[in-house]
Amino acid sequence: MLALATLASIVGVAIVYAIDWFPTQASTTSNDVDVLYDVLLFVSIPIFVGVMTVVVYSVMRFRARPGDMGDGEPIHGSARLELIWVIVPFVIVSVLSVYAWIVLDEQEEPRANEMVVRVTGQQFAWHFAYPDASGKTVRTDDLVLPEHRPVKFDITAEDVIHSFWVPAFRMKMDAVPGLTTSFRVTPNRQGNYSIVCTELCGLGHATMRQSLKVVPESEFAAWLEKKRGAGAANVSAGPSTTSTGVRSQ
Ligand SMILES: [Cu+2]
Repeated sequence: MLALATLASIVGVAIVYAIDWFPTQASTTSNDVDVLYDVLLFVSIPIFVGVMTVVVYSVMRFRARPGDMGDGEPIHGSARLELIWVIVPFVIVSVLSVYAWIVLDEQEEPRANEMVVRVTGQQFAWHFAYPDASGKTVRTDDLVLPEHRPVKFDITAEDVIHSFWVPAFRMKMDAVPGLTTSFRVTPNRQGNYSIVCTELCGLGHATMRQSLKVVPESEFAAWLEKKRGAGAANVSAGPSTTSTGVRSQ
């Protein structure tokens, strides 16, 4: 049984590592999250395979034969075995949670020169706002980010709970009416990436997808300038609550 479980674990781990689980990595956090995921797979596959091997073996080997109406053996348990199956999972889960906490803590660390982008979820679209130091805010439905510049998303919702997810950044966060949640990323790869609402938010939930663009810093500055000049409709002075739902804090 041990040999079978070992063999099956090796096959299981080989299969999950052969599968390409992850989308493109486009932020400095992406690789840390992927490595964490790989470690979780490496630890959990042998446990799953090991438990299944014992279960299947026991069902076959110790099943009641036809005509066997007798009671099972009177077993009083095994303190040693019970200690093992309490302590080993406790140690595994504790180590993994400390590791995950370290990854999360690093990701949540405020960065110097951080740019704030406000994100508002609404049935069924995302809206974005770029506040600047002068108190002016550029509002847009396109998300454009400069490469290598740390971004903090301040996230809220107009109507119901949504969830702002950028798979390429490996980050997602609930967008809750009346609350401001946030996450940080530093985009490190130019390109177009999808934005997905990942909280069932109504009939149009599946259509609540947009794309974002990571561009060089100079291109971003030009884009923002163009948006700023595109008319008063896109720019609001000072903190206010607008009809498109961009709330200030
Ligand atoms: Cu939604």
